[in-house]
Amino acid sequence: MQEIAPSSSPSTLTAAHDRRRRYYQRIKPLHLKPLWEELHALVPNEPRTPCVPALWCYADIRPKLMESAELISAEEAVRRVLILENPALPGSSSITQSLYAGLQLIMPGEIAPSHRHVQSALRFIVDGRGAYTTVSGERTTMAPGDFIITPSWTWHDHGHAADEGASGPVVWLDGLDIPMVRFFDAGFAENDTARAQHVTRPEGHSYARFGYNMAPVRHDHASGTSPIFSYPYARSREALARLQRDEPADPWLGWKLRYLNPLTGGAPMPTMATFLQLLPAGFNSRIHHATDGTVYCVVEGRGTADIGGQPFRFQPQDIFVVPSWAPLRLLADEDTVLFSYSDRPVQQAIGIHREAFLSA
Ligand code: GTQ
Repeated sequence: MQEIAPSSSPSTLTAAHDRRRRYYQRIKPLHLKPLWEELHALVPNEPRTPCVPALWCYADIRPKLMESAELISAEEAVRRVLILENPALPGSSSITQSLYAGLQLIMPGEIAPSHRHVQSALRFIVDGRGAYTTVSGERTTMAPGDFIITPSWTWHDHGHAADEGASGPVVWLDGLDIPMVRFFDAGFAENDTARAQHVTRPEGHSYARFGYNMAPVRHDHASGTSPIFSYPYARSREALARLQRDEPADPWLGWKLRYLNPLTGGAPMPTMATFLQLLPAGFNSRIHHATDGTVYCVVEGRGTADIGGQPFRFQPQDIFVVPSWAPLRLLADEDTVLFSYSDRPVQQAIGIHREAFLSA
């Protein structure tokens, strides 16, 4: 292309631009386009996500979720879930560009039939207790705050035995890497022949083998996913309570721990990192931001998440999303516990994860 000197007259400029436009039109049928018109958008100076911050108030959602149980059974739905879709990503079924979130409901006596898929899933129990999920032949009973994983390509079914005293509905947050798998066009899934899996190992078996900072000497666990299916809230909460007693809070994060794959020290699943953090009453964090857009679920406490200057009041069971690189400040009115997940392990694996802790 002929260069246009900055000193060129307006008419020369217009003529040059017209020539360029005509050229773009001529190459379009060949499915070609000029990079120089797109470069700034394709290679931005810093992340420019279309995703917006948002909060889902559980008190508002719960009645709608309960209503869904009158419309369809868990069995017919396969998974009776209300998807939390980012308001700025309509039609995507995504809460960030890479992550999916939904609230799944199971009623006493129901079964969500066994299937498997390459998408990895996490469950974070929000409401009720006594439902279970079975993963690869091992059952885990759910209680609020428990973090449970379903590794890629493992059979899983969910159920709720009506007779065990705990007879109410059970709701959990589903976090999946659905948008990532869709991005790679690498999705496979299949239904099991049985509605529910045959249980082959006693409850707590994986935890006994891998959950005590010890691992079996002879084992064949080759996958990149944690061999522990369930990380009970009682244990994670106790760890935070001990830290609160013994060391000062981090000015940005409070006391924040990440869940581990005990065999690698990495995240429990290859695609999603998960965290639990405690903010003391009166905490007013400094601002930080990170390239991993993050989904938060409030477990205990009340406060405000200031996301890019927009305040979101939160209370227990609420869910909010912090887009990539959005400055985040957390304010806690009471002792507050937040669970969160993001695509951090993927960004770290390809060497692009960044975060910054601002002095403000
Ligand atoms: O529980 O297997 O929210 O396959 C979305 C897709 C849950 C599940 C979701 C799923 C599941």
